[in-house]
Amino acid sequence: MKIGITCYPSMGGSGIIATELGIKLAERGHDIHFITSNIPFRLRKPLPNITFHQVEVNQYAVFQYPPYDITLSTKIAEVIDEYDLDILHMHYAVPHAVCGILGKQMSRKQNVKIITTLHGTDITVLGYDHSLKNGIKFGIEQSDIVTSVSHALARQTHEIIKPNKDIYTVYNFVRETEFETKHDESLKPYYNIEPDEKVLIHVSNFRKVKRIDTIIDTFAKVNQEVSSKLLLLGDGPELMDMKEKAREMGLEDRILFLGKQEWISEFYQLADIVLLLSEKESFGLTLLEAMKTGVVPIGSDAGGIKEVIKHGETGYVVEIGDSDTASRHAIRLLQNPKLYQNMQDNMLKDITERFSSDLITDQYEYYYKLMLEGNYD
Ligand code: GMT
Repeated sequence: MKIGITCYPSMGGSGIIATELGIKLAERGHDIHFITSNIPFRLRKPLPNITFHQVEVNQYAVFQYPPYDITLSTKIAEVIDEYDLDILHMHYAVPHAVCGILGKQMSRKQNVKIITTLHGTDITVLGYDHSLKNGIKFGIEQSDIVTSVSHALARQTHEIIKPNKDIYTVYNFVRETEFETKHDESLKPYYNIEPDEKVLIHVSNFRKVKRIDTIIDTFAKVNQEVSSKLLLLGDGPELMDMKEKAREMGLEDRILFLGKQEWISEFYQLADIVLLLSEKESFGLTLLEAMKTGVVPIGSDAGGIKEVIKHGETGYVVEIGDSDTASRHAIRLLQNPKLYQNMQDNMLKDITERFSSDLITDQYEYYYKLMLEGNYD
């Protein structure tokens, strides 16, 4: 199949999934065309069957805002026509779903099929914005097939947007070769981590929804019982406040703010526990990446997190904001190697069964075929 993929190319789960899926599909022999504003950051080297088409938005004095949406739609139409695309896979509803529809209308080929994948904040945050809500609804209803990355997100989409459309869940995945299952402490000295200190990790874009304050509170309680360090990877609006909070709590030597990192797998290899205690989280790809590395997760009961973590079996799920319970689980895990080992074994088995890259790629391919056969509502 000839498939066009549009996503945000910068760091962020939706761009990662779009890119990893493109790579998997290319490995299976499909022709993949990324139509994005920049090379997706996980597309680190040229690969067979993958072509990158850059969307370059021009700035003119008359524009108050550069028209990314129209430029993207125009580029999509060009690529559909030039490469005779069968399918457009749009990741993140705003504006990509609508741009796919517009691009198709601009093209000469009217039978290209559009699948849109909803990723999370495109619904749970932007869906509440009245300047976007009807556009999101239009994008969903006009796509041939719509998927979401968890059942929770599919439910929330029906509640918030109320589209007249079925939404199918296709979970996220990690490409196994990117995240080796391995614990490796050799980086500890580089970060002033003592050999006997435990390591907790959190990776995000430091937005309010990530509740990094709860992560720090949890860590503070863990550190009172188990000598440990917290690695915080990422950057975003909350960063400065969280640095101040760490200083105020006297934890500046224990919490390492490591900024945005492209190669995160080596940090996961250092870690014992991954924390994701967000108030909104459709899936939590960072959890899955850490779990594939072998790190046991503690997440919050937000969105799709409890579809990723089976509470008490493959990790723990706590109420949003409950740093007491989160820290109690973490302390038990860190003080009880047998419990940790059991949970890690369950977790590795479970993610192989439910989130393998082959399984999820098969599911997307199934929906592509349905669309091409005209077998959908
Ligand atoms: O977490 C973010 O704010 C980034 C966002 C994105 O669009 O990249 O992530 C969303 O999509 C990821 C991939 O499907 C999910 O794993 C994240 O849970 C989801 N984020 C939220 O729902 C907050």
